[in-house]
Amino acid sequence: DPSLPRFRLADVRKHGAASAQPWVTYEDKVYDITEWVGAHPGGDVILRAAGGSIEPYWNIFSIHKAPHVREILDQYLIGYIDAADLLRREHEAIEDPFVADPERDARLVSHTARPRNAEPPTDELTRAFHTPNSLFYVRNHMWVPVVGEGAEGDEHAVTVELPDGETRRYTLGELKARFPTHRITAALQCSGNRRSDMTKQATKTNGLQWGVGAISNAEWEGVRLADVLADAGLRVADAQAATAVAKPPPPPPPPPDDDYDDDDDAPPPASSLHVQFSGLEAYGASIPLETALDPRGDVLLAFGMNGAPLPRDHGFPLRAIVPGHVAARSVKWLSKIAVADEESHSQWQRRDYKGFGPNEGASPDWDRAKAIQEMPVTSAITGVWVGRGADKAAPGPSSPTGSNGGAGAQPVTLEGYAYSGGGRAIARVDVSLDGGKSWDQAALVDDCASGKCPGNRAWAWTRWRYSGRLPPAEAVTTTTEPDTNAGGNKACTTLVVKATDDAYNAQPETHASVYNVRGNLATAWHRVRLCRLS
Ligand code: MTE
Ligand code: MO
Repeated sequence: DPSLPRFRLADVRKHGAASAQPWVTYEDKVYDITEWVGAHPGGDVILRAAGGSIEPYWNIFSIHKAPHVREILDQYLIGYIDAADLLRREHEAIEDPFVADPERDARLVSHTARPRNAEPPTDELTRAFHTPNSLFYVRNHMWVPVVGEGAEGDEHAVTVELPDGETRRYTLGELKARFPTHRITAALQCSGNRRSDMTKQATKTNGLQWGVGAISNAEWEGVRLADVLADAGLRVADAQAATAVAKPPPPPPPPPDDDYDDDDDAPPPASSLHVQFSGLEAYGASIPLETALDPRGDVLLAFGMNGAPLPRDHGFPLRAIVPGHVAARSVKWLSKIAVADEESHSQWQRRDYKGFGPNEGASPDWDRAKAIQEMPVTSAITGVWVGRGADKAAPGPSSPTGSNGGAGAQPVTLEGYAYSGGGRAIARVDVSLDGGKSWDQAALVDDCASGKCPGNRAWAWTRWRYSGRLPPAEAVTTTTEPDTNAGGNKACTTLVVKATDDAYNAQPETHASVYNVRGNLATAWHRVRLCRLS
């Protein structure tokens, strides 16, 4: 509409976050978002963009790059940027939301710097059972919120909202003082772990191209979410039943002649409720209330990690830890917990962290697919040593049999991790040194002996080691590709690992069979190609 007024950027700047009428710009247009702020699904985080361009934020919150969001914004159009400012605008300094991000350990392998996404180097990944805090993988969708330092964290408050709308506020100091502290050892794993394998072995996937390191293991300290919800006054009809492993079907409705009175005030059943977590930077996700109330589920509001306060990248001062579940539900910088009759409305609950069938291609049915919660079984090779002394290179228990290959074949030692969700323990790790033709079993490292892994179920990862002998050179594939280093041919073999959990769930053989455009749950057998000069 060319009749609308032109605004100078100086005018736009006056309508910042503190003004009663916040404005934003997009391309050459100016919008008054006053009314949108209250209705915005991400809360008032939109105010960060007030007084300037919304574009850098939409580059972060990719869900906005959709026609329907432009249509919403178009309702608030009030004018255009004055031509005198349009060219200059390119050079306007936009406040960088990432300026306050913490320093990163230089050993981390970075996928993106802003927001920060990084994984430990593969050869460090399973060196220790507890991943050191400085090496723990980092998955941030936005900037790292600033919540003071040290003891200031205890002043941070989290709001608990019940289904009837009632709220209760707890400072972290209060949580620590009033509720018993619990510790659990649990791995966190991103649903995108090993996505780059799926891309290479199947086809293109959208998302960060993680290697095998979007998983780490730590001891977490916090209070139980169930304790806090009970204290806040949560009443659910079947709180008891909700915690049963298998629930009986609901009783049949009362017969019509029964003078049964439908009690409007009856609390809702836990099985239809969800606990929605919100972070300070507007990230959000939810879990079923049954998960939160499961007395053996160990869902924590955590403030400690490996004996130290949470580092800023991992949620200082408070985060949810939902063990055995996709890490996307373990919301960091926790500011609000709402018990509601629906899942979180965030894109991370309703879109990103879902799985699809290999037939669904680039436009899957987002609404029909279930949000990922408990994780399936997976494993990976993180270290390979070949040649004389290989079995000594990796300290720890050696393989029970080591029967692969014959005399004169090269010794090899492999190590790695295996992990399954839902608290299911790893029962067995199978290793093949010849691409899956013959198999042997790895030794599982007994990191959890004598109570060293607090928690009700098997939430931690399992490290494994294997020593054997490579197949003799004449028995392995000799590739026809020239070896650029020495001019000869390379003799190659494929090392494979797959794990089985205690429910006998096993990993799929190929990524193609579980392909989905998001590259989520890339749990196929992990293969490492090993080549040597012949
Ligand atoms: N919580 C907030 N507030 N913001 C985030 O970006 N990322 C989620 C989850 N919780 C995220 C969050 C995802 S997808 C993962 S995999 C884990 O945090 C990563 O936790 P970590 O960085 O401590 O490894
Ligand atoms: Mo993730």
